[in-house]
Amino acid sequence: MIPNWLLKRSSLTPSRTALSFCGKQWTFQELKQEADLIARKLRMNGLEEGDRIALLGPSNPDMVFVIHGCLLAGLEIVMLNSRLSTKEILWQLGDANASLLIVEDELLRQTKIQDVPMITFSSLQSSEQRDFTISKMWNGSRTITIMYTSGTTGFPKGVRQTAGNHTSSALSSVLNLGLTEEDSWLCTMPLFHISGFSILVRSVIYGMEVKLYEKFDTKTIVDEIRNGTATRMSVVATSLRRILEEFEETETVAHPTFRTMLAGGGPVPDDFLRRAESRKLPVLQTYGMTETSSQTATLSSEDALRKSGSAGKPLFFNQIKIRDTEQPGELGEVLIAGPHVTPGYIGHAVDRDPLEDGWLPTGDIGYFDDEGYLFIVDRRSDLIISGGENIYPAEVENALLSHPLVKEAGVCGQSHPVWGSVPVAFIVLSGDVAEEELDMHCGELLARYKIPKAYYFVDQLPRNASNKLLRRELKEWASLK
Ligand code: S0N
Ligand code: AMP
Ligand code: MG
Ligand code: MG
Ligand code: MG
Repeated sequence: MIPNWLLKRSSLTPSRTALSFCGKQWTFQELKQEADLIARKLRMNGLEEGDRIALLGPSNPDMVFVIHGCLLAGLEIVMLNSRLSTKEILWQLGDANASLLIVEDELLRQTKIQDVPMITFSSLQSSEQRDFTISKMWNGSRTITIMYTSGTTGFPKGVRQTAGNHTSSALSSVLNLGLTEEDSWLCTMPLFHISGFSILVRSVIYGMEVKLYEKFDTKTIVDEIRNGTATRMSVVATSLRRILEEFEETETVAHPTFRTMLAGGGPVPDDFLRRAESRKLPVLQTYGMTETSSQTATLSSEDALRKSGSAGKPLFFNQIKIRDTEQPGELGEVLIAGPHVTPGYIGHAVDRDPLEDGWLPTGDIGYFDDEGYLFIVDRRSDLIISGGENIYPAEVENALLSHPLVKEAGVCGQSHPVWGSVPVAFIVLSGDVAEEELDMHCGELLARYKIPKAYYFVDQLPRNASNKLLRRELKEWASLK
């Protein structure tokens, strides 16, 4: 059993700061009061323990109150990515079979979602309340969150993350990073990704402040780092690049009390690590994923410089091995085991076991050096990671192929100075179509970051004798463009 995070935390350190946002602060006691109110309103709206709801909201305090309110009410939360197209969101709502969508008013206006059972943040706020007894203890196998992650087939899978998964992940993290009373974690990562959500979990388990930002405003964020008003932060390479550029342009360095910048969610260029060092910015590379409720391996601060480029060692409770080899330096697929690994999926993938012989196959290629440090070098599958958002070629190809004049489509990643990698499309047409029309067509179906950044019109796609698309060759074509 696991203690109800917020009940326990608010009884241990009620007057410590839990959350700050735009100059306003909430203690753990205040956070509990806000969440408690939401939980009772959710009950009034017919939601009972074990029910599944979907949540679509921005990174602001109301969203945090709703998240904790749902947890106090015993609900499973499907965290929806607000960058997705309305069609993609509706697909996930259907797949998850959620009993209610809780949606922030502005996002409802933008997405124009209709015909699903829903309640807006404002109508939830003005609801009546119903009293009930909040469970003090949670079963470790209780599903806390469900996050959709794209799949090779083009259909995303809803990944379950249990109370046990989240708790062990937070504990592993702190055993590596340590904790002081001054710690405060800057959260600019979306709360709908595990990169952001895991910061909220660490906060309630450790009794640590979260400094929440709705938008990634580079200058304000760098001010927090150089003034020493925050001590930890999580970033992807794209946000790290912005931070480095701001430090370099202003010729400033990080404050000595700033302790850790966790960098992951995709490859982190070596050059960024060197530039960070000269700005006194302690960047630790981490390797994590949705299926592992965030970090599996992270470099420790004492190894940061000596092992630059490595994602570190598996954290305290976690295990990693390379498929079919124990030989240092030998490349293979990364396999993961530990209490942080998802018990499985929901919806169309509910019967699919995420494990093979007790290990989670990741699709990533890596090796251990002779001192046991993990290096991630590549992906086995064709995942494109653009600014920390994942795109599988199949979902973009399916969208393109649904256009009546697109006969064949092959999508692959092309390296990009801002986003790391972006999707580009090779297309065989059966009639005249302008690029703008393809953009519009994709925009109806896909999140904007998935729309191809370039279309290359060709007579045929590279295929083998059995007509299978040769993705490696496609990538070579893209690298020559
Ligand atoms: C990089 C971010 C911040 C960029 O967003 P920004 O600047 O706020 O953009 P907008 O103003 O919203 O939009 C402006 C234009 O840019 C386009 N755009 C936005 N994002 C992208 C993108 N990623 N790719 C391509 N284009 C993008 C918009 O579409 C808009 O253009 P137009 O007008 O044409 O539409 C933002 O993308 C961001 O926050 N990225 C990070 C996402 C993330 O968190 N990924 C990680 C997911 N993985 C995990 O959670 C597991 C790993 C993990 O947990 C972890 C990762 C890192 C560190 C620690 C951990 C951990 O284990 O704890
Ligand atoms: P997601 O499920 O969206 O969190 O994506 C997880 C994927 O991001 C992993 O399977 C890797 O392909 C990639 N990834 C995460 N961390 C790293 C890292 N440190 N280096 C390279 N790739 C990473
Ligand atoms: Mg994903
Ligand atoms: Mg990612
Ligand atoms: Mg077609």
